[in-house]
Amino acid sequence: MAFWRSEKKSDKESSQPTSSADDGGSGGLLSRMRGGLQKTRRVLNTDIRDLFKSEGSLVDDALLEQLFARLVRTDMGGGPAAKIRDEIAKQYRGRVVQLDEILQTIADQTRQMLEQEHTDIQTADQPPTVILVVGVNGSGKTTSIGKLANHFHQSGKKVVLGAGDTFRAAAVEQLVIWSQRIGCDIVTGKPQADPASVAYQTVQQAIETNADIAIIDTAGRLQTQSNLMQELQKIRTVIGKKLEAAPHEVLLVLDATAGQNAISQAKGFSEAAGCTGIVLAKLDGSAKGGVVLPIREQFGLPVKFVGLGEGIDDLVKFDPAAFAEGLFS
Ligand SMILES: Nc1nc2c(ncn2[C@@H]2O[C@H](COP(=O)(O)OP(=O)(O)OP(=O)(O)O)[C@@H](O)[C@H]2O)c(=O)[nH]1
Ligand SMILES: [Mg+2]
Repeated sequence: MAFWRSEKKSDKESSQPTSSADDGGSGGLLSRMRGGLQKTRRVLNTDIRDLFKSEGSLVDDALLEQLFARLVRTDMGGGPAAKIRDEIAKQYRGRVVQLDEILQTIADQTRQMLEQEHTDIQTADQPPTVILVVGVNGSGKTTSIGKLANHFHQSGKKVVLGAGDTFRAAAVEQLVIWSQRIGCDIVTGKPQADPASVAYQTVQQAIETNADIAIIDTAGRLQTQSNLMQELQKIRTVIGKKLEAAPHEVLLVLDATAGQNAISQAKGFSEAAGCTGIVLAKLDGSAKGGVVLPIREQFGLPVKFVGLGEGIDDLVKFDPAAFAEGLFS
Protein backbone atom coordinates (compact mmCIF):
# COMPACT_ATOMS: atom_id res chain seq x y z
CA MET A 1 0.00 0.00 0.00
CA ALA A 2 1.48 3.31 -0.95
CA PHE A 3 0.50 6.70 0.24
CA TRP A 4 1.72 9.57 -1.83
CA ARG A 5 1.64 13.08 -0.65
CA SER A 6 1.83 15.22 -3.72
CA GLU A 7 3.66 18.47 -3.53
CA LYS A 8 1.35 21.31 -4.30
CA LYS A 9 2.33 22.91 -7.57
CA SER A 10 3.42 26.51 -7.58
CA ASP A 11 0.64 29.04 -7.45
CA LYS A 12 1.25 29.84 -11.06
CA GLU A 13 0.90 26.24 -12.18
CA SER A 14 -2.06 25.47 -9.97
CA SER A 15 -3.99 28.65 -10.55
CA GLN A 16 -6.55 26.90 -12.73
CA PRO A 17 -9.73 28.87 -12.97
CA THR A 18 -11.85 27.48 -10.17
CA SER A 19 -14.42 24.91 -11.07
CA SER A 20 -17.63 26.39 -12.29
CA ALA A 21 -19.54 24.10 -10.01
CA ASP A 22 -20.26 27.11 -7.87
CA ASP A 23 -21.55 29.28 -10.64
CA GLY A 24 -25.10 28.30 -9.71
CA GLY A 25 -27.54 30.33 -11.73
CA SER A 26 -24.99 32.73 -13.14
CA GLY A 27 -24.55 33.53 -16.80
CA GLY A 28 -21.33 31.53 -16.68
CA LEU A 29 -23.14 28.34 -15.83
CA LEU A 30 -25.80 28.89 -18.46
CA SER A 31 -23.32 29.57 -21.23
CA ARG A 32 -21.29 26.50 -20.28
CA MET A 33 -24.41 24.36 -20.14
CA ARG A 34 -25.45 25.76 -23.54
CA GLY A 35 -22.01 24.86 -24.88
CA GLY A 36 -22.23 21.35 -23.44
CA LEU A 37 -25.68 20.78 -24.84
CA GLN A 38 -24.82 22.06 -28.29
CA LYS A 39 -25.10 18.70 -30.02
CA THR A 40 -28.41 17.75 -28.43
CA ARG A 41 -29.80 21.23 -28.99
CA ARG A 42 -28.82 21.23 -32.64
CA VAL A 43 -30.72 18.00 -33.31
CA LEU A 44 -33.69 19.06 -31.24
CA ASN A 45 -34.05 22.62 -32.44
CA THR A 46 -33.59 21.73 -36.08
CA ASP A 47 -36.17 19.03 -35.66
CA ILE A 48 -38.71 21.20 -33.88
CA ARG A 49 -38.00 24.31 -35.97
CA ASP A 50 -38.90 22.29 -39.07
CA LEU A 51 -42.40 21.86 -37.69
CA PHE A 52 -43.11 25.57 -37.57
CA LYS A 53 -43.69 27.98 -40.41
CA SER A 54 -42.46 31.53 -39.99
CA GLU A 55 -46.04 32.77 -39.60
CA GLY A 56 -46.66 30.10 -36.92
CA SER A 57 -48.35 26.71 -37.13
CA LEU A 58 -51.68 25.25 -36.12
CA VAL A 59 -51.37 23.00 -33.09
CA ASP A 60 -53.42 19.96 -34.10
CA ASP A 61 -53.09 16.20 -33.63
CA ALA A 62 -50.67 15.86 -36.56
CA LEU A 63 -48.33 18.53 -35.19
CA LEU A 64 -48.51 17.09 -31.68
CA GLU A 65 -47.62 13.66 -32.99
CA GLN A 66 -44.65 15.05 -34.92
CA LEU A 67 -43.50 17.00 -31.90
CA PHE A 68 -43.64 13.88 -29.74
CA ALA A 69 -41.55 11.89 -32.24
CA ARG A 70 -38.91 14.61 -32.38
CA LEU A 71 -38.64 14.95 -28.62
CA VAL A 72 -38.18 11.19 -28.29
CA ARG A 73 -35.16 11.40 -30.60
CA THR A 74 -33.16 13.16 -27.88
CA ASP A 75 -33.52 9.98 -25.80
CA MET A 76 -35.74 11.80 -23.32
CA GLY A 77 -38.04 8.77 -23.35
CA GLY A 78 -41.74 8.32 -24.07
CA GLY A 79 -42.96 9.38 -20.63
CA PRO A 80 -41.39 12.83 -20.51
CA ALA A 81 -42.06 13.45 -24.22
CA ALA A 82 -45.75 12.59 -23.71
CA LYS A 83 -45.94 14.92 -20.72
CA ILE A 84 -44.55 17.80 -22.77
CA ARG A 85 -46.84 17.03 -25.72
CA ASP A 86 -49.89 16.93 -23.44
CA GLU A 87 -49.02 20.29 -21.90
CA ILE A 88 -48.60 21.83 -25.36
CA ALA A 89 -51.98 20.34 -26.33
CA LYS A 90 -53.59 21.73 -23.19
CA GLN A 91 -52.27 25.23 -23.75
CA TYR A 92 -52.34 25.63 -27.53
CA ARG A 93 -54.56 23.07 -29.28
CA GLY A 94 -56.55 24.68 -32.12
CA ARG A 95 -54.40 27.85 -32.10
CA VAL A 96 -51.77 29.10 -34.52
CA VAL A 97 -48.61 29.39 -32.43
CA GLN A 98 -45.08 30.72 -32.95
CA LEU A 99 -42.08 28.48 -32.39
CA ASP A 100 -40.72 30.62 -29.53
CA GLU A 101 -43.86 30.16 -27.45
CA ILE A 102 -43.69 26.40 -27.85
CA LEU A 103 -39.99 26.30 -27.00
CA GLN A 104 -40.59 28.29 -23.83
CA THR A 105 -43.34 25.89 -22.74
CA ILE A 106 -41.15 22.88 -23.48
CA ALA A 107 -38.28 24.41 -21.51
CA ASP A 108 -40.60 25.14 -18.55
CA GLN A 109 -41.93 21.59 -18.56
CA THR A 110 -38.43 20.16 -18.79
CA ARG A 111 -37.24 22.26 -15.88
CA GLN A 112 -40.21 21.17 -13.76
CA MET A 113 -39.56 17.51 -14.51
CA LEU A 114 -35.90 17.88 -13.58
CA GLU A 115 -36.35 19.77 -10.36
CA GLN A 116 -34.70 17.87 -7.54
CA GLU A 117 -33.54 18.09 -3.99
CA HIS A 118 -30.14 17.22 -2.54
CA THR A 119 -28.04 18.41 -5.43
CA ASP A 120 -25.08 19.18 -3.20
CA ILE A 121 -22.67 16.46 -2.23
CA GLN A 122 -23.89 15.08 1.11
CA THR A 123 -21.20 15.75 3.61
CA ALA A 124 -20.44 13.92 6.83
CA ASP A 125 -21.27 15.59 10.14
CA GLN A 126 -17.65 15.03 11.07
CA PRO A 127 -15.06 14.95 8.27
CA PRO A 128 -13.99 13.05 6.30
CA THR A 129 -16.78 12.72 3.78
CA VAL A 130 -16.26 9.55 1.77
CA ILE A 131 -17.36 9.42 -1.86
CA LEU A 132 -17.29 6.16 -3.81
CA VAL A 133 -17.40 6.41 -7.59
CA VAL A 134 -18.82 3.58 -9.72
CA GLY A 135 -19.92 2.91 -13.28
CA VAL A 136 -19.35 0.87 -16.44
CA ASN A 137 -16.00 0.78 -18.26
CA GLY A 138 -14.98 4.05 -19.81
CA SER A 139 -17.99 6.03 -18.58
CA GLY A 140 -15.75 8.80 -17.23
CA LYS A 141 -15.22 7.83 -13.58
CA THR A 142 -11.55 8.66 -13.17
CA THR A 143 -11.76 11.92 -15.11
CA SER A 144 -14.82 13.00 -13.12
CA ILE A 145 -12.96 12.19 -9.89
CA GLY A 146 -10.06 14.38 -11.01
CA LYS A 147 -12.41 17.28 -11.76
CA LEU A 148 -14.38 16.81 -8.56
CA ALA A 149 -11.22 16.60 -6.46
CA ASN A 150 -9.99 19.79 -8.09
CA HIS A 151 -13.29 21.49 -7.31
CA PHE A 152 -13.01 20.61 -3.61
CA HIS A 153 -9.31 21.41 -3.48
CA GLN A 154 -9.93 24.82 -5.04
CA SER A 155 -12.58 25.54 -2.43
CA GLY A 156 -10.03 24.92 0.33
CA LYS A 157 -10.84 21.31 1.21
CA LYS A 158 -8.20 18.72 1.90
CA VAL A 159 -8.76 15.83 -0.46
CA VAL A 160 -7.41 12.26 -0.49
CA LEU A 161 -7.91 10.10 -3.57
CA GLY A 162 -8.10 6.30 -3.43
CA ALA A 163 -6.94 4.38 -6.50
CA GLY A 164 -9.43 1.55 -6.06
CA ASP A 165 -9.17 0.46 -9.70
CA THR A 166 -6.35 -2.00 -9.05
CA PHE A 167 -7.26 -4.01 -12.11
CA ARG A 168 -5.05 -2.05 -14.50
CA ALA A 169 -1.75 -0.34 -13.64
CA ALA A 170 -2.65 2.41 -16.10
CA ALA A 171 -5.76 3.22 -14.09
CA VAL A 172 -3.65 3.87 -10.99
CA GLU A 173 -1.21 5.99 -13.00
CA GLN A 174 -4.10 8.02 -14.45
CA LEU A 175 -5.33 8.92 -10.96
CA VAL A 176 -1.78 9.61 -9.71
CA ILE A 177 -1.38 12.13 -12.55
CA TRP A 178 -4.63 13.82 -11.51
CA SER A 179 -3.45 14.00 -7.89
CA GLN A 180 -0.20 15.63 -9.01
CA ARG A 181 -2.04 18.15 -11.18
CA ILE A 182 -4.30 19.07 -8.31
CA GLY A 183 -1.75 18.79 -5.53
CA CYS A 184 -3.74 16.37 -3.37
CA ASP A 185 -2.86 13.11 -1.64
CA ILE A 186 -3.50 9.67 -3.08
CA VAL A 187 -3.50 6.14 -1.71
CA THR A 188 -2.57 3.36 -4.12
CA GLY A 189 -2.40 -0.41 -3.75
CA LYS A 190 -0.14 -2.97 -5.32
CA PRO A 191 -1.21 -4.20 -8.77
CA GLN A 192 -4.20 -6.53 -8.42
CA ALA A 193 -4.58 -5.63 -4.73
CA ASP A 194 -8.03 -6.10 -3.27
CA PRO A 195 -9.88 -2.87 -4.10
CA ALA A 196 -11.66 -3.07 -0.74
CA SER A 197 -8.31 -2.90 1.05
CA VAL A 198 -7.34 0.22 -0.94
CA ALA A 199 -10.70 1.76 -0.05
CA TYR A 200 -10.11 0.93 3.62
CA GLN A 201 -6.62 2.44 3.58
CA THR A 202 -7.90 5.54 1.85
CA VAL A 203 -10.50 6.17 4.54
CA GLN A 204 -7.91 5.47 7.22
CA GLN A 205 -5.51 7.90 5.60
CA ALA A 206 -8.23 10.54 5.35
CA ILE A 207 -8.99 10.15 9.06
CA GLU A 208 -5.33 10.21 10.12
CA THR A 209 -4.47 13.26 8.02
CA ASN A 210 -7.64 15.17 8.94
CA ALA A 211 -8.75 15.29 5.35
CA ASP A 212 -12.18 16.70 4.51
CA ILE A 213 -12.97 14.45 1.55
CA ALA A 214 -11.90 11.01 0.37
CA ILE A 215 -12.85 10.07 -3.19
CA ILE A 216 -12.42 6.43 -4.15
CA ASP A 217 -12.13 5.23 -7.75
CA THR A 218 -13.30 1.77 -8.81
CA ALA A 219 -12.73 -0.39 -11.86
CA GLY A 220 -15.35 -0.21 -14.59
CA ARG A 221 -17.88 -3.05 -14.52
CA LEU A 222 -21.13 -4.01 -16.14
CA GLN A 223 -24.27 -3.90 -14.07
CA THR A 224 -24.88 -7.51 -15.15
CA GLN A 225 -21.58 -8.89 -13.73
CA SER A 226 -22.86 -10.13 -10.42
CA ASN A 227 -19.43 -11.06 -9.00
CA LEU A 228 -18.14 -7.55 -9.70
CA MET A 229 -21.27 -5.97 -8.32
CA GLN A 230 -20.74 -8.01 -5.15
CA GLU A 231 -17.22 -6.64 -5.03
CA LEU A 232 -18.72 -3.13 -4.89
CA GLN A 233 -20.87 -4.21 -1.96
CA LYS A 234 -17.76 -5.49 -0.22
CA ILE A 235 -16.03 -2.15 -0.80
CA ARG A 236 -19.02 -0.36 0.69
CA THR A 237 -19.11 -2.66 3.71
CA VAL A 238 -15.40 -2.27 4.39
CA ILE A 239 -15.64 1.52 4.14
CA GLY A 240 -18.59 1.47 6.56
CA LYS A 241 -16.60 -0.63 9.03
CA LYS A 242 -13.80 1.91 9.05
CA LEU A 243 -16.08 4.92 9.31
CA GLU A 244 -19.68 4.76 10.41
CA ALA A 245 -22.19 6.16 7.90
CA ALA A 246 -19.60 6.08 5.12
CA PRO A 247 -19.67 6.12 2.17
CA HIS A 248 -21.70 9.31 2.33
CA GLU A 249 -22.13 9.36 -1.43
CA VAL A 250 -21.98 6.62 -4.03
CA LEU A 251 -21.80 8.45 -7.32
CA LEU A 252 -22.74 6.62 -10.49
CA VAL A 253 -20.94 8.05 -13.52
CA LEU A 254 -22.99 7.66 -16.68
CA ASP A 255 -21.80 8.40 -20.19
CA ALA A 256 -24.31 10.75 -21.79
CA THR A 257 -23.44 9.42 -25.24
CA ALA A 258 -24.86 6.05 -24.18
CA GLY A 259 -28.38 7.51 -24.33
CA GLN A 260 -31.02 4.99 -23.32
CA ASN A 261 -28.36 2.40 -22.42
CA ALA A 262 -27.47 4.65 -19.52
CA ILE A 263 -30.88 3.87 -18.08
CA SER A 264 -30.31 0.14 -17.74
CA GLN A 265 -26.92 0.93 -16.20
CA ALA A 266 -28.55 3.27 -13.71
CA LYS A 267 -31.04 0.56 -12.79
CA GLY A 268 -28.44 -2.17 -12.23
CA PHE A 269 -26.05 0.05 -10.32
CA SER A 270 -28.55 1.82 -8.13
CA GLU A 271 -29.94 -1.53 -7.00
CA ALA A 272 -26.61 -3.29 -6.43
CA ALA A 273 -24.37 -0.45 -5.31
CA GLY A 274 -26.83 1.77 -3.45
CA CYS A 275 -26.08 4.85 -5.53
CA THR A 276 -26.97 8.21 -4.06
CA GLY A 277 -26.39 10.44 -7.08
CA ILE A 278 -25.39 10.62 -10.70
CA VAL A 279 -22.59 12.33 -12.57
CA LEU A 280 -23.52 12.59 -16.22
CA ALA A 281 -20.20 12.71 -18.08
CA LYS A 282 -19.55 13.62 -21.72
CA LEU A 283 -22.67 15.71 -22.16
CA ASP A 284 -20.60 17.81 -24.57
CA GLY A 285 -20.08 14.82 -26.87
CA SER A 286 -23.67 13.68 -26.88
CA ALA A 287 -26.72 14.44 -28.99
CA LYS A 288 -28.70 12.44 -26.44
CA GLY A 289 -28.61 14.85 -23.52
CA GLY A 290 -32.36 14.39 -23.14
CA VAL A 291 -31.54 11.16 -21.34
CA VAL A 292 -31.39 13.10 -18.08
CA LEU A 293 -35.19 13.19 -18.08
CA PRO A 294 -35.91 9.43 -17.95
CA ILE A 295 -33.03 9.01 -15.50
CA ARG A 296 -34.68 11.50 -13.18
CA GLU A 297 -38.15 10.13 -13.90
CA GLN A 298 -37.32 6.48 -13.28
CA PHE A 299 -34.76 6.50 -10.53
CA GLY A 300 -35.40 9.51 -8.40
CA LEU A 301 -31.62 9.76 -8.09
CA PRO A 302 -30.39 13.34 -8.20
CA VAL A 303 -28.08 14.30 -11.05
CA LYS A 304 -25.35 16.11 -9.11
CA PHE A 305 -22.80 17.05 -11.74
CA VAL A 306 -22.44 17.01 -15.49
CA GLY A 307 -19.19 16.64 -17.41
CA LEU A 308 -18.77 19.13 -20.24
CA GLY A 309 -15.31 18.19 -21.53
CA GLU A 310 -12.01 16.54 -20.66
CA GLY A 311 -10.42 19.53 -18.90
CA ILE A 312 -9.95 19.95 -15.18
CA ASP A 313 -12.68 22.60 -14.98
CA ASP A 314 -15.16 20.85 -17.21
CA LEU A 315 -17.52 19.75 -14.46
CA VAL A 316 -20.51 21.80 -13.40
CA LYS A 317 -23.21 21.33 -10.85
CA PHE A 318 -26.35 20.14 -12.51
CA ASP A 319 -28.89 22.94 -12.61
CA PRO A 320 -32.36 22.07 -14.01
CA ALA A 321 -33.14 25.65 -15.10
CA ALA A 322 -29.82 26.11 -16.89
CA PHE A 323 -30.17 22.66 -18.43
CA ALA A 324 -33.70 23.30 -19.74
CA GLU A 325 -32.75 26.70 -21.05
CA GLY A 326 -29.51 25.36 -22.57
CA LEU A 327 -31.48 22.71 -24.37
CA PHE A 328 -34.24 24.82 -25.84
CA SER A 329 -33.17 28.44 -25.96
N1 LIG B 1 -15.64 15.07 -23.97
C1 LIG B 1 -15.60 14.53 -22.75
N2 LIG B 1 -14.80 13.47 -22.51
C2 LIG B 1 -14.78 12.95 -21.28
C3 LIG B 1 -15.58 13.47 -20.22
N3 LIG B 1 -15.35 12.72 -19.12
C4 LIG B 1 -14.45 11.78 -19.47
N4 LIG B 1 -14.11 11.90 -20.76
C5 LIG B 1 -13.17 11.06 -21.53
O1 LIG B 1 -13.67 9.74 -21.58
C6 LIG B 1 -12.60 8.81 -21.58
C7 LIG B 1 -12.79 7.80 -20.46
O2 LIG B 1 -12.69 8.50 -19.24
P1 LIG B 1 -12.18 7.82 -17.89
O3 LIG B 1 -12.30 8.85 -16.84
O4 LIG B 1 -10.87 7.16 -18.07
O5 LIG B 1 -13.30 6.72 -17.72
P2 LIG B 1 -13.39 5.57 -16.62
O6 LIG B 1 -14.83 5.38 -16.33
O7 LIG B 1 -12.51 5.87 -15.48
O8 LIG B 1 -12.83 4.33 -17.44
P3 LIG B 1 -12.38 2.88 -16.89
O9 LIG B 1 -11.55 3.14 -15.67
O10 LIG B 1 -11.61 2.29 -18.02
O11 LIG B 1 -13.63 2.14 -16.59
C8 LIG B 1 -11.32 9.62 -21.46
O12 LIG B 1 -10.77 9.79 -22.74
C9 LIG B 1 -11.81 10.95 -20.88
O13 LIG B 1 -10.98 12.03 -21.22
C10 LIG B 1 -16.44 14.60 -20.51
O14 LIG B 1 -17.21 15.12 -19.67
N5 LIG B 1 -16.41 15.07 -21.79
MG1 LIG C 1 -11.02 4.77 -14.58
